[in-house]
Amino acid sequence: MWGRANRSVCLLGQFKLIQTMKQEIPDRHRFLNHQTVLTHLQIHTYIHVPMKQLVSSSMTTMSEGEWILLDFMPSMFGSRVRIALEEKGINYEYREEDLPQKSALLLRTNPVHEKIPVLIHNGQPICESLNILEYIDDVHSTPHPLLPSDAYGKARARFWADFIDKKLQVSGMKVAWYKSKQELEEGKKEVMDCLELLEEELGQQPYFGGEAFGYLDVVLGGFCSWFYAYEAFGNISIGKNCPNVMAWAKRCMDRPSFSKSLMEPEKLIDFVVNTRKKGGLD
Ligand code: GS8
Repeated sequence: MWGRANRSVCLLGQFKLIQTMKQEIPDRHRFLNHQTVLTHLQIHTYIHVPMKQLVSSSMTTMSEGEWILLDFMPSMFGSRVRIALEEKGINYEYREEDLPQKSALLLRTNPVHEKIPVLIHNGQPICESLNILEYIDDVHSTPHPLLPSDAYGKARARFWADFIDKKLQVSGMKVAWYKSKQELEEGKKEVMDCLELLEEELGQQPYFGGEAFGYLDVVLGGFCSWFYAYEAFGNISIGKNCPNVMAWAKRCMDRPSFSKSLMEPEKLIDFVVNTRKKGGLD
């Protein structure tokens, strides 16, 4: 009973695959018709190989279509998504959000956190910047993947990305938006501690992944303009203790993907000065 049922399912599957092959790859089905029962070897030759072609061609088309980014220019989270889109050569529509008065689209597409960035690909929203980067890398592997291909390299890159968001970003907030001298001092020390660890991780390599620009460069890349704001508000020199990180930032900022995506450091500093004044912090 089960054997017969399984065989019918199997044959039905073959039938469907052959029909697909006929539509998609006309030159490969010349010797086949849907009544033919295929051996495993034939299935491999006629179906698996063309199916691979079908899958890879549909993967290419998946990355195309409409890309909309709900964002806020000074955001390091939004900046990293912009850098990734530029690095991948994806054309997208940029929509600046007014954060005190979020758009209905933002509230609808990120109802859980109500935060930018949200990337909407062919109508499907993707939230959380690190998650968005992985999505972009998954659907658009060209010109090269951002994440390392090996499991350990991936785990290591994700570990540092998490560190950047949980430690560096939180410490940096204290430096830019401090409410007391004590908070500023605490923030300055924490920012330098974080960057010193990243200095060690980077070492003498041009990029975090080695010779090639990759995932962690995009993740930390969103902070490059903020480094100058940390220096200005904290009255610190990042380059003094972290020369490799600062040289890395300059190297990255020379890339077109960065110059097109990041707010210029002076404008970012003005933004912080003005927002602090408006918020009654100064
Ligand atoms: C953080 C996004 C975020 O904080 C990510 O995408 O990685 N973990 C998220 N977005 C901020 C702007 S940048 O500081 C935001 O949208 N804030 C709006 C709000 O809190 O109301």
